[in-house]
Amino acid sequence: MNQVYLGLGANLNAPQEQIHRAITELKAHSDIEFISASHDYASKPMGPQDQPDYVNAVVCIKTELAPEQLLDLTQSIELKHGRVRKEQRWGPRTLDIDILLFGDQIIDTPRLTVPHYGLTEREFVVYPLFEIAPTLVLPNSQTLADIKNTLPLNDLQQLPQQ
Ligand code: PH2
Ligand code: MG
Ligand code: MG
Repeated sequence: MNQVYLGLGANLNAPQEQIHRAITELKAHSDIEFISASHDYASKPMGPQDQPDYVNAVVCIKTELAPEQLLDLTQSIELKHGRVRKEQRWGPRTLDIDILLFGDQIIDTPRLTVPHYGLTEREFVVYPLFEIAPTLVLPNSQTLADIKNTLPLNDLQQLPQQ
């Protein structure tokens, strides 16, 4: 069984509902043992600024799925949420599910880079991840606490539990 952290993000079509539906769908899946979820966080868009603010969250799951099988699953959930693969990098989306960490594996295939390349630089990933895994150590031995302590909040706001 591998312990996996997923980053969820949405900024279209009732983003908080998108995140909660995605969590419900993950919980319902027979190959996933759901461990925990962070609060939702409101965050300013990284990338193009002419798009709505995001809602972000991080969840912890356990699974026997191989990394690319889990990617198939997360992409099928994104598609169910009306995700359209558009040209614009970092553009708006109904639902984004990123595999942040997969056990302590380092993965570099055409489809998948783990740890997620943006993990340590994005406040909307680091702070929710720290909420549910404050003692986490990355595969390169960096502690999440060290990363969080040098990363500005950048207007990130924890939303009330829904
Ligand atoms: N995701 C993006 C682009 N910009 N900004 C925030 N705050 N949160 C996101 O999840 C996000 C983003 C594309 O995946
Ligand atoms: Mg993303
Ligand atoms: Mg993504």
